[in-house]
This record gives sequence, C-alpha cells and structure tokens, in this order.
Amino acid sequence: MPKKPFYITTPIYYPSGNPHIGHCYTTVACDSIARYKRMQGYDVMFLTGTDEHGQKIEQKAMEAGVTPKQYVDGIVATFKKLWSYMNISYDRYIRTTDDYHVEAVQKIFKALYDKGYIYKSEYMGKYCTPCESFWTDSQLDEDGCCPECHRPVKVAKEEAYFMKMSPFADRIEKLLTETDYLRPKTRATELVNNFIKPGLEDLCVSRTTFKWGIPVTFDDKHVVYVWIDALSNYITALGYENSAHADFEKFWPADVHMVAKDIMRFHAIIWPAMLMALDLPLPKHLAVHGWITFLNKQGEAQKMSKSLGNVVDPFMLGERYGVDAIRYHILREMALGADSAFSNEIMINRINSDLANGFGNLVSRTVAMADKYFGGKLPTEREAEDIDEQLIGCVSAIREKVDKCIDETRLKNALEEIFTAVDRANKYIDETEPWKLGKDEAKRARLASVLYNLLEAIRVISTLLSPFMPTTMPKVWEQIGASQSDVTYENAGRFGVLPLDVTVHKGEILFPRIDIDKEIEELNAIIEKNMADAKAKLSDAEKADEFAVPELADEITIDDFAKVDLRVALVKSAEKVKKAKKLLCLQLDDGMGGRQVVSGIANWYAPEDLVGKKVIIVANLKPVTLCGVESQGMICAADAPDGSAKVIFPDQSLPCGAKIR
Ligand code: ME8
Repeated sequence: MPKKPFYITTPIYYPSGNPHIGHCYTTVACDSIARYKRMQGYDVMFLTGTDEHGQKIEQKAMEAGVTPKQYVDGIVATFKKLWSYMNISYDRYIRTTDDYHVEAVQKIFKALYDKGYIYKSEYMGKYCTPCESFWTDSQLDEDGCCPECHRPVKVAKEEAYFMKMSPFADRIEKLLTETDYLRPKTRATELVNNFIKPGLEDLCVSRTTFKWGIPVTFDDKHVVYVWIDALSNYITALGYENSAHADFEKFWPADVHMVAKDIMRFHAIIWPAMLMALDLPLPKHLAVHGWITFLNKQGEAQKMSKSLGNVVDPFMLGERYGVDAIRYHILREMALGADSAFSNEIMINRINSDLANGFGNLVSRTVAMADKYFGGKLPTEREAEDIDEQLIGCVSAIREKVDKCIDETRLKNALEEIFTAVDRANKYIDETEPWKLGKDEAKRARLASVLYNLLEAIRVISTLLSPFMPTTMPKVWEQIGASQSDVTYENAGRFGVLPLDVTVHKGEILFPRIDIDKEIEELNAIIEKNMADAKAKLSDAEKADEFAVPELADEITIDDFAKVDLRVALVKSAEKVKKAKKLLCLQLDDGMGGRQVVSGIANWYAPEDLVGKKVIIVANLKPVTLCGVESQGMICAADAPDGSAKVIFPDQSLPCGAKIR
C-alpha cells in the first residue's frame, strides 16, 4: 500500500539577519513532527526556506555594499548551516529567488489578474518600512504606530495593484470559526473582530518604489509585493505552475503550516483568500505559536532583537549543552499559542531536572545495575509482581497519547506525556529497590524482571523521544541493547520486545549535570557583552529606526517662529544648583552684557563638559525662578532615544549673540 502523504511547512524566513533561537523554535517543532510522522510510516514532505525579496533586504545589501542576491546568499548559508547543526531533516528548501518560484509567482499574479481579483489603483496609507507593511488607520496601535513592531509609520501614496478580499470574507470567517483550521482556535475571535467584521480591506500586492522583487510581467514598473510572493512558496515548492518539482498533486493541501503569531493574520486570512481565488483546496491546519522572548535581569520579557543584543545564539547553546538538550528545552517550554520567556536559568534547570536527573539518570542507573548484577546480560528467568503492571500500563499507554498531541500540534504536551513515563519508571526503581534485590541470590529472577521492565520502559520512551532528540536516542539504544527493529513506531506501543537475555553496554553520560552557578555566570557575561556591543554597534540609521519620533506640533507661520529669539551664547562658568539634582546654573556671554540660565541637564552634563562651549539659547523667554535661582532663558537640547537630553552645540566660530533663524 502506498504511504499516506503528510506535508508540513515552517514560514520562509527573512534572511535579513542571522537566525536565532526563535527561528529554531518553529523549525525544530516542524522537524519533530516530520520525524514523528515518518516514524509512523507517512510519506513526509517537510518544507522550509527563505523569503528573499523586499525593500528591507535591498536596503541592507546597499548598506553592506553588495548586491541583494550576494547579501541573501551569505545569510542563507548561515541558515542552512544552523539547520544542519540542529539536525533539521527538511525535505526541501525553497528560496524565493529560485527561478522556478519566480516564474510560478508571475503566473499566479497574472492568473489572479485575469480572473479579475487583482486590479490597478492608487494606494495611500500608513506604511511601516521595517515591516514592509501598509496599515489602515484602524489597524495602527494606540500610539498610531505599526501594530506589529510599534515603530512610527509614514504616509505613503503610490500606484499599485490590489487584490480583492471581500469576496472571500464569509468563507474565511467560517473557516476560522467553524473548522479546526486555526490552532489554537481561541485566536479566531481577534481575527474576526479586528479584520473581518470591520470589512476586509483589499490587499496591496505590488510596489513601484523598489526593484528587489519579482517583476509583474504585464507592467514592469511593478514588483510583486511581499505576501503573494512569500505565501505562494508553499505551493510553488511542490511544483505548482512550474516544472522544477512534481509533488503538488501528492502533497497539497498541506497538513500543517506552523507560524508565530506575528504572521498569523497573513496565514489565516490572506493565504486562504489567495487559494480560494485560485480555486485550490485549503490547508488543513494553521498552528500558531507565541514568541520566545528574552527574560532580562529585571524579570521583564523582551522581544529578541539584534539592536538590543539579547538575541540568543543557538550555536553557542548547542556547543555548551548539546543540540538535543536545546531542542528539548525550547519545545518543552512553549505551549501552543502562548509566549515563552527564555532565560538561561530556566533552561539549565530544565535540562538538569528532566534530562540529567530524570531521563539520563533512569538510563544510567538501569544500565549500571544490569552491568553490576548480571555482567551486562540479563538471565532469562523472571518473577513478576503486581507493581510491574503499573509501570507496564503507564508505558504502554503513552504512544497513543503522544500521537494525539502530535496530531494536534501540542508538542509541549507530547513531551509531558513521555515524561510521565520517565517519572513512573524512576518511581518504580524506588519502589522495587533493585540494589536490595541484588544482595540476595534468591531474588535473581525478581531482579531480572525489574531490570527488564526498566529497559523496556526506556526502549518505549526513547523511541517516542527520538523525533525530538534524534542524536541522543540512538546512543540510548546502544546502551540498552536495542536493535533498530526494536525501536520502531509499532513496537513503541508494545511491552516485552527486547530479548529476554538482552545485553546492555555501559556508555557515556547522556546529559551531564550542569553546574548552574558557573554556567549562569558565564552565560550572563556573554549576554551582557552582546548587549553592550550591540549598543555600541548600532549605526546612526538603526538608532533613528529604533527611535519613536514624537508627534508633530500644530502648524505655525513664519511670523510665529520669528517671535522666538534664538541666539548663540558662550558658557563662561557653570555649577550645580544646590538641593536640585537635575539643575545646572550657567553664566553666559550672550553678546548683550551676559545672563544667567538654569538648565535641567545635570544628570547628563558635568559643569566642565559645558564651560568654554557655545550653545543655543532662547533669549527672549520670560525669566522664571527655579529652585530659588533666577533663569533668564533656556538652553536648547534634543531628546535622545535613551531618554537623556543632548545639548545642541552650534558652529563654535559663531560670535556670541548671533541670531538663529
Ligand atoms: O515573517 N519566537 O519571516 P521572519 C518564536 N518572511 N518564533 C520566532 C521568533 C521568536 N522570537 N522569531 C522568529 C517572516 N520566529 C516572513 C514569513 S511565510 C510565507 C513568510 C519565527 O524571518 C516564527 O515562526 O520574520 C515567525 O513566524 C517567523 O520566525 C517569522 O520569520
């Protein structure tokens, strides 16, 4: 009988910076499901890749002085290196710069145009450059900024093609609320209330302001704008509208698309609309997970960001604790739909408790006892007791539970189920006290039963864990004397598979216990250094990018401006104002006989930073008394992104009293 197909995808990632632990989450989760399904006997297609077009990449390449293709090639190589390092068993890797994808997207765009779903118009809206997204006013956050990254948006207008969305609104609403497409389904409410109920707006699908994109064949001023290009990858990679692959019939519709919440809207609304417009079947499930955030020293969960330097490097963690421990940790911490805060402490505690003390210890104790009491080879006589049934019952039941979790994309729960069996087996050791049995020759058969039951429990557990931790489990099989045919999916549902006289082989410690204090100190030092480096490295452009520009004040006329008399003045002396921590009192030469100004900059400037420098003052400001000291005007300073004020120093050759206009 031919194997049943199973198709799972990660998002295609932007190669605009190196991959981090957040990208690893989705990819490792999909990899574990893909491996599990292969173990179950499915014919699996696991797709990942990179989303390589767009203005942001064009800009980054320009800054780096290379072509966009050269730029993405470098980062794609790092992605691929990471996936190989993390043991990701993808079957296909799509790059949106691949010729076949480009050709297919052009055909898809044209087909949608020919069907009347795409039309030309003019776009005027709020545009977020970093996210490459246009937003409507109702979608902006409460500060009027981008709802995704919360940075300021700008008004932009251009000729553009649009895709009609309203014809699909009812079907999409039903898809989200009446089927189990969306996981977790609780998220449907926000999509329906925020996007569908207010009326689905047509989607801008082309751009003319940058070149790094797939050209629209029938209007070469335009390039296809992000989502039609990106989302189509899931079908072009199978050979839709191209001849590079020929698996579309076999694998479409996808069984699972997995994404984080940042791109849920695109996968829950726009992607189904595109497929409906193309008359294609819809994917079966969209699994949406939360963010891996970084828990900082103050206990606040921060978004991982290169500019903050809090991006957790998977290569570094893998080197220290092993790739499987990292895979386990990220999958075990994140519940589908919720965010999960990453901290070094949580990670190390998790590895120590579950892997070193829990599973690792179960294996090493069992193998060590079989070695000590029976020279490694179990005798064939047996003596069962009632308590055995509890262990056997628990272990035999887990496969079915794990199957269900995998089918519902609940990987955290899958691991929890498996670890109930680990705990049960460790408890069984405490209950049966094999070290006591080992002292009594008459208990040989009983001891053999206990150790055999433990080896069987380990066999089942390690088989089910192998999709999650594919490097370590073969080492376990070697230690417990299991052959390849013992560790199949079928045998993970049975007890009593290992030969009665199985031979164990003591091996390396699977998960060494981590010295938490030492490691935390070292990891924290690494993160702090990264944060300091990131701060120092931020280019001015990036700093400006990070900075939320305050809203523009009401319009004034030139006459209004002329009322403000700005002048150059020299700081002759300065001192702190007693009893006012923030204030400096400055004596100025203003070219008009001199004056005294009090300024709230003492937190950032010492008197000696200013003496001898020319500054700009508001010279006709009505005098006030601040903390008992008279101030005749004020010094001009700008608000910096870090909350400090930076004094504006004009050209120092200007004479005191020069007017600024
Ligand atoms: O959005 N925690 O690409 P992208 C969890 N190209 N997951 C994270 C994460 C974090 N901190 N950071 C990233 C794009 N991810 C588009 C997608 S698909 C047709 C086009 C993962 O590089 C998560 O899966 O910004 C998220 O959805 C994806 O990376 C976004 O990757």
